[in-house]
Amino acid sequence: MPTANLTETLKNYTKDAQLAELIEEIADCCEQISARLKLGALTGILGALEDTNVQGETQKELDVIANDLLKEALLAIPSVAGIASEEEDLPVGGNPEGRFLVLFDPLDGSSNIDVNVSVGTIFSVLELPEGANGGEESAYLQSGRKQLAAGYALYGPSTTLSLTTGKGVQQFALNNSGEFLLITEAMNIPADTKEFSINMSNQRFWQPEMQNYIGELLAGETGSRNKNFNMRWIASMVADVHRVLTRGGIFTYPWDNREPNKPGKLRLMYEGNPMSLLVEQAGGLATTCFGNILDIEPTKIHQRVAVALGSKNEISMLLAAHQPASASKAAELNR
Ligand code: AHM
Ligand code: MG
Repeated sequence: MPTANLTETLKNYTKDAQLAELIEEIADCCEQISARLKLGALTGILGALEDTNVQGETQKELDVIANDLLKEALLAIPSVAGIASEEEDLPVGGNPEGRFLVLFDPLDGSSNIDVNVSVGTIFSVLELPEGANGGEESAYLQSGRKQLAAGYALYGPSTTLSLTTGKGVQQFALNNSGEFLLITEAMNIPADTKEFSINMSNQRFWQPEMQNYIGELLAGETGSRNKNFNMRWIASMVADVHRVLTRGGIFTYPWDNREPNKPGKLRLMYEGNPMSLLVEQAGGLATTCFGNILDIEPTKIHQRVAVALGSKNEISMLLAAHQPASASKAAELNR
């Protein structure tokens, strides 16, 4: 069992000392969030707030705590030119001389907090473009390909950190002394799978191509796929994607017609892009069902996206099933 810690490991995966320092700060924040979550109701911070966030969702108190913790810590780092969070209306400028923009979903899956089910923190790091201002939205509107680093902390039975700086995906586990230790050098998504992850209760709202594709998985041995599939849905993207990164599978939150003008439920900048980079770096594929998520040129910081990611061969099957769908509709929805 390797015992290298995060600091030692990062030396092998990036020559950029400032980036390594930044990632360590983010990991520190995740450790503090993990400590709060571990105490659960004992801290008295699990109740819902009156407040709603910019996207009209009720915020749990811990969403706010996690957001403030990350925001304060990151804006104090000289290399950080600004931050953008799922829980903030607008990006917040940091040091004008800084190099990095940090984007995060402070507590993903927060509908799971009060039932003691896994949640997580997702983050993405971009470079501040030449002449741009870290307090302005336009600085952040870069495709996912430009991410310098991406990762997530999963607050499950153990707290883990999965991270990429563009050289594969490394996984760390938090020990009792608050240190992240390397447990996997290279996460690797098997190309084939028999497991899928989708909120089946939305079935009637999906487009026909997705209905047909999932229909074939449900038909199992009696359908065209000739094998039985298993289904898992935790409703914490971090936990569902972690399972995919660990043992394969596909995860999808597709477009549906409940709100037809929204490209999807999940957010491109805080969820779609970082998870897609991690999945690609672990040998999988990530798509909107029509095109690669990492190639989308964002137009809004809080924009949403349809997501399907995971085992390469299964995502290829899903893409083939979507071929008949109109390309113009996909373009119209920026998917
Ligand atoms: P959140 O960022 O507000 O927690 O919302 C995103 C979450 C994902 O973690 C998860 O995949 C999805 O929403 C669950 O949606 P649903 O409640 O429709 O199952
Ligand atoms: Mg989220």
